Amino acid sequence: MVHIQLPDNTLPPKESIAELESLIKAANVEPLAYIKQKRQKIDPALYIGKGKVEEIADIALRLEADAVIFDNDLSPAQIRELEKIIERKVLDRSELILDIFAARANSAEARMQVELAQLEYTYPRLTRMWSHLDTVTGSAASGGVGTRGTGESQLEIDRRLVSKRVTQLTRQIKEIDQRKTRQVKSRSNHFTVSLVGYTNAGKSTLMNTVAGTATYAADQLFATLDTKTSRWDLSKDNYVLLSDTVGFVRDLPHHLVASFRATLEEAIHADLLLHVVDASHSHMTQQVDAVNNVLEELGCADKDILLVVNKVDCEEAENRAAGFKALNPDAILISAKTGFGIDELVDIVLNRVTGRQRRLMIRYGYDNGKVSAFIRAHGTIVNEEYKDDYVEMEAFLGAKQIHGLESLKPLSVEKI
Ligand SMILES: Nc1nc2c(ncn2[C@@H]2O[C@H](COP(=O)(O)OP(=O)(O)OP(=O)(O)O)[C@@H](O)[C@H]2O)c(=O)[nH]1
Ligand SMILES: [Mg+2]
Repeated sequence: MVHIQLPDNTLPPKESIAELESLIKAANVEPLAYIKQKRQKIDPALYIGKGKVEEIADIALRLEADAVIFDNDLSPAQIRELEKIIERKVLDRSELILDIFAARANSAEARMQVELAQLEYTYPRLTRMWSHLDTVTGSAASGGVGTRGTGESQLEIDRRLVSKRVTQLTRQIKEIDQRKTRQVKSRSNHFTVSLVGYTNAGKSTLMNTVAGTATYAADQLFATLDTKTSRWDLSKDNYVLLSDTVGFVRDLPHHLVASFRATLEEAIHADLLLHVVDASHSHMTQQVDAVNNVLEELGCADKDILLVVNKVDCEEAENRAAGFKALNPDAILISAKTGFGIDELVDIVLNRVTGRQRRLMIRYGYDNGKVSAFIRAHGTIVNEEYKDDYVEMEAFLGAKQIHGLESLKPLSVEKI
């Protein structure tokens, strides 16, 4: 593992390496050695100095390492040049993340998205020469890091075939996107909430706690790769649809974000985002910033976002959570594990759902049972009159739900 510290690094080297180590663990790779170096600027050809590269080559040879993983993003040309000297597979952080996604992707949809991201990411590198690693193939069993999914097997494939596959995948993913958009739209008469946050913050655990689901949650980066939606009952009369999403990570490869747009569509269209923050992490504020950056990239920055500070049951989280709350008074402190603060969270979300209550006069036909069901589920009925051709109902409904009501096409909705 190679970490190069540059003046514009956002994280101190210790944290950066700790994160790289978690990523490596998530990729099922055994770390053998760390090599660190401080540099003022990168070397355009090799990223680092030639002497350092030779030192890395020596260490890799001595320890019989299969690969050298850089904590930085390298250009295809740099990787090519580094591999010539190191004579080992060289990967950068983005490729490592893609590899984790490839190993974890279970649904056909997630697999396609990862394959496309890998093809796009590896495409410029397809000219790499692998004479010294001839035996490496694309099979998951023999490959190891960086060779899962489409990985190395693509190296033997004609570039023309690759671009054909890219076109094919792009088309299939577009179809999935459209279906997903339709699905998300079909929920538009519900209030939707999405859990977003840094990977390992506790999103899936929170989902399991409040919605009673059994989503996979683990102390592992990128435990969740697909969005899942379930019903979260806030009170006797109110519920929301809650979606768990893929965790974010700093410097997430761009095209990966693009490929995962379909799953992140949930977040983009949600009425409310719960940004789950891990208070037990020593660099929680950097994680918050990284998530905010991704949200901005997704065009979500202007949405209604609630900061939910999780894991306050941890001893080391206490002071950090309190300090964060002082700077962000609207943040809610919770523990998804013990249930601390969940009642407060429910109250606040409920408040968002019902919004400012509006008094409405609604008229709907006798054949439109959905309207009365909607008002019964989300509002309070004051008066109901059965006319010859329609029902006239006076009711209180949250301002944000009027849109949902209107989508059911009652004869008229009037604010009174
Ligand atoms: N102590 C403590 N641990 C928690 C809490 N919430 C979650 N965890 C732990 O944090 C780890 C990550 O939890 P997940 O729910 O998988 O996190 P996630 O945000 O879904 O992570 P990804 O899906 O990987 O992005 C697990 O080991 C959880 O048991 C909490 O309130 N307190
Ligand atoms: Mg998860």
